[in-house]
Amino acid sequence: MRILILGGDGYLGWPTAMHFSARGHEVVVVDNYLRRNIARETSSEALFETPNLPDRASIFATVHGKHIEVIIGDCADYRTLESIVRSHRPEVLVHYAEQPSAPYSMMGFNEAQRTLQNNLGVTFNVVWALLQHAPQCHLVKLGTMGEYGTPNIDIEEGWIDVHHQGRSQRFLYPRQAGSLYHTTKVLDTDLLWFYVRAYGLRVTDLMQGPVYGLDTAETVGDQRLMPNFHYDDIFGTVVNRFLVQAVAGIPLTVYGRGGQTRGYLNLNDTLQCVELAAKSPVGAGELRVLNQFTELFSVNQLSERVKAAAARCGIDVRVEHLDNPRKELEEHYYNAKHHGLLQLGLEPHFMTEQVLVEMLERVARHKSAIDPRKVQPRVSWNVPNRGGQ
Ligand code: USQ
Repeated sequence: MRILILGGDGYLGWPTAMHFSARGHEVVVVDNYLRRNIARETSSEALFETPNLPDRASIFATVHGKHIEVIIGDCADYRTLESIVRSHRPEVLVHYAEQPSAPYSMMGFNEAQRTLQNNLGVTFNVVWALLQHAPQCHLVKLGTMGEYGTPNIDIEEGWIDVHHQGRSQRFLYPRQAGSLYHTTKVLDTDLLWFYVRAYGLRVTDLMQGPVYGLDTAETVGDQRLMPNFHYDDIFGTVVNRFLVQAVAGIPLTVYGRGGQTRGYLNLNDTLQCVELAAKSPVGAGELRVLNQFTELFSVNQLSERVKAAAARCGIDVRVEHLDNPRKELEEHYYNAKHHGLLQLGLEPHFMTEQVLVEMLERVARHKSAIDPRKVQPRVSWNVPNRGGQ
């Protein structure tokens, strides 16, 4: 397949590019280093430095003997994206090119505006570039389980049948996100659904939960091919943060009562899911929504798992309940369906103690680089203008 990956420098984008290229697909990646720039601006640099995108691609070519084409460009600029789509005519476009941090989106006006404009602007540009130059292309878009929020009823896979006064209609499942970042993903879905109905686009929208992990099949052999591994409060997802905190001897930062439940998945499963979606394109005029996670955990359960794994490594971990900087339910019903990707053939990598131990050992090699100042939450959902203006 000819695959265009937008946001190809990111935590998911780079491993996805290597994954497809290693399997013989023709891969082009585009990135404007938005995440790297925000990380510098907010003192949220990753645990270890990663080479820039052209260097990553040339290291990959040396190690794996495969070519990944790199374009440094801003997908929020329509002319840039349009000319890339026109010249490459992708069969699959994987869209990761979004500002991915919920805390960043809640810092203040400037950060909120940047998140909204980038995320919606890129999705809009993707739609039009495809309509104009590759209308048969299958768009695989990364959404988030956070679009649904934490409703007091079962979460369906994208759609729900509503029966009202003797009549029925299938609608997108109701969404009520908990941050502006997550809300941009809700708006993306609405925009895509409109253009699917209006012009017959082919779209798969992946509702993904928080991801954890450092290694994939392609990182073995050269550490410089690893993804950007964040443990800070801006870009770090909770499991990755807890592992680093455990190694550094910092009490695990459970927000509030810790009953917040989410669907989690291993980085290797993100790669599987995106590949499975890409390999089974939907028809013209179809929006397929897949819930992309493998296991449900509360934050308390995660902290207990990390504590137990760390004990096996001889590390004594303490857990600290902090005042929750976010506005979210801390004890709630959560039952989300996730059959679609399993039906497509997903073989999950579960969060076993052994998996956590291996990650702890990997992180421990970088122990001296851990900066404790990056760990405590700096962004509160309650103070609208902090960090902005
Ligand atoms: N949490 C803690 N302590 C921490 C960090 C987080 O208790 O130190 C809690 C949060 O309050 C939240 C849960 O852990 O209840 C997950 O937080 P997270 O920071 O790992 O994930 P989130 O901000 O929701 O965003 C991440 C990704 C985002 C993706 C989303 C999926 O950054 O791109 O869309 O996971 S989901 O959470 O299902 O919406």
